[in-house]
Amino acid sequence: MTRKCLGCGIVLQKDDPLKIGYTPKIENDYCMRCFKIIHYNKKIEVTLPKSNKEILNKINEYNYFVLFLCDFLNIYEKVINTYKKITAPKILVITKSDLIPKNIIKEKLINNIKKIYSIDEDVILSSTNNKEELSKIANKIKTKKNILLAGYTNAGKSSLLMKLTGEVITISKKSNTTLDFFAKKYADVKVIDSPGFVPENFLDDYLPDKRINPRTYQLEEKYYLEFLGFEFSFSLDNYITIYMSNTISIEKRRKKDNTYREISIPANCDIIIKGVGFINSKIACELKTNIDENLIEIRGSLVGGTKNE
Ligand SMILES: Nc1nc2c(ncn2[C@@H]2O[C@H](COP(=O)(O)OP(=O)(O)O)[C@@H](O)[C@H]2O)c(=O)[nH]1
Ligand SMILES: [Mg+2]
Repeated sequence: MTRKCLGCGIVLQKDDPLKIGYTPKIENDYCMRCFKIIHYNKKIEVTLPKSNKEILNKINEYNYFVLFLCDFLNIYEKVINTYKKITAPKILVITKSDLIPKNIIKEKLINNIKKIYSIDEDVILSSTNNKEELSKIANKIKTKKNILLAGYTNAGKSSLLMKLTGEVITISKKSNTTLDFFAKKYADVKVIDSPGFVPENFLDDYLPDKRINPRTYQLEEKYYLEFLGFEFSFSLDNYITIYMSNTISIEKRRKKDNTYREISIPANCDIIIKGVGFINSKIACELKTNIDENLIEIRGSLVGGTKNE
């Protein structure tokens, strides 16, 4: 009989140490890779057994009630398009709410998400260390028979399942930890964890550990901002707020000549840097940047209406 690793869902095998699912003793509950992540925080990269398409098909095949998880910094079109392709009944769960800046009004954030991305279903916030939000989720699911946790890699699916069930599941700061679908029990509800979708283009490893302190600049036209090797300059004096990990340093420098791409941006929009966060820009103008076009996306302001405005 095949057994699945309790940490990542992969079928356990003792024959090939170089292949996924390996464990020296087949009676073990966890594969070697999960053992190393759980005990030594050491991540071994593997070829993922399932493509995004296979993951989506499988989710739709289950047809269980889906909680689609996504953290506040990683909401963009591709992610929402994937959410929309889920045909089962579903809600959108914005995870890691403990990282959301204090000045953001949460009801406003939820309304903006629904409006910008035309979402009709419920959108709720969650954090593994917010009892009130966890109990809201528990209330949503306790009347269901079967639930499936879906979403992009690192959204916090396995962490939520671990918090609900109290069982040791493999979670990690690095992408692609969960390898296959597997079930746990939460009271009488069967809850399925799933491997995360992997974005085609994103910057890995820049997600914050601590609550984001938005960084605001009154940026005269003659200056530009630089972080992670990317430059952002605007054709007019602008008012900029950056939402990303506090550990990423931002430099303000005097403009020089460059031949970077120009993008027209509307007033009060977000410039999303996939995997990192977003820049809110108040003035309609031309943005000049050297960032790869696949890594950015422009949308209406997600957090418009902070407590200071
Ligand atoms: N601050 C914060 N971090 C979280 C939360 N939930 C998950 N994480 C972190 O996000 C990372 C990815 O979590 P994981 O559960 O493995 O994501 P998965 O790929 O969706 O299963 C880990 O470093 C977790 O500690 C949360 O509610 N708050
Ligand atoms: Mg996981």
